[in-house]
Amino acid sequence: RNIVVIGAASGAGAPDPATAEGPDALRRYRVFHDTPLQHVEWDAILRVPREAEDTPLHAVAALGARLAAAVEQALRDGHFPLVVGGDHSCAIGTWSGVHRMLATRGPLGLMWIDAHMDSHTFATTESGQIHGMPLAALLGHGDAALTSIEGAEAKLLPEHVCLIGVRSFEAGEAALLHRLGVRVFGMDEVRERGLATVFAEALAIVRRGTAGFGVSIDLDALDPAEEPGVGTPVPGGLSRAELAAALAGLRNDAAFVAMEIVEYNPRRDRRHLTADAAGALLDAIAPPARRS
Ligand code: DIR
Ligand code: MN
Ligand code: MN
Ligand code: MN
Repeated sequence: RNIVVIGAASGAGAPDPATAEGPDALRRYRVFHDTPLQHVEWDAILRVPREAEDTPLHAVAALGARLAAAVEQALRDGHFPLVVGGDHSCAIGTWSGVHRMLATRGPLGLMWIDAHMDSHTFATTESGQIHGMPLAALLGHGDAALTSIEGAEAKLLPEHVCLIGVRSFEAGEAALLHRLGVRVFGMDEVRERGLATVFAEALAIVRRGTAGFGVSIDLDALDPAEEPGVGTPVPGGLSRAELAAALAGLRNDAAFVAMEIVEYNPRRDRRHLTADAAGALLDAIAPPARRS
């Protein structure tokens, strides 16, 4: 399989729009490498169409529709899409596109690796930011502009979803996930039981009864002391090495259909440190010829 990198320059969903510069910076730094078995190639960097720039909701919905179409096309062409954000609102487009492609075969599983729950609606959000809402939207909850990209049906069923690394959330989103029965592996549980154990359970959840699964990685799941270049840093996260080691278990897994790496903020990064982390996470699932 070829890995096709699709940039999503989303920024209107977050308080600091600098994450919209993430895909351009990662392409410039050349952090994604070819491997002996897999060719890595940049596709387009998708941007908000001019006519949708008036409100964040329009911007997120319009970019999401473009992204869903691009992801679906990459899958139809037989590639493995790596979507690179941008703020996490782009996930609505990414996984709506993957859902569309898999729909005739069965449900989609999704592992959401993040310091946050991203499961608000406009009714529960405290910040008003749409990057705090994409998982709820994919589960079918929230504004119709977000839930109806590529069709009005829910793109994910709660039993096929889990979160890993959570350590910052608000009551309203926690209540939604609890009510739906979505499994949340918080950072405390990861520290208590170890990432390897938790990751194995998470993998079982996203595999059971699904036609394929994906992984959405918010770089703020990593510890900001090690990786400062993210939109909204929260202390006490995963190390790059432990996450890479867990992801390596997904190598050559035919059911693993797409990955997403989001919330890279080049303005907060130091010496491309967090950019290199993004590269290392791809290297983990597609080992490079020589380690850099
Ligand atoms: C917060 C922060 N829960 C919100 N969310 C972030 O704005 O709703 N998600 N930063 O990645
Ligand atoms: Mn986050
Ligand atoms: Mn997020
Ligand atoms: Mn590298």
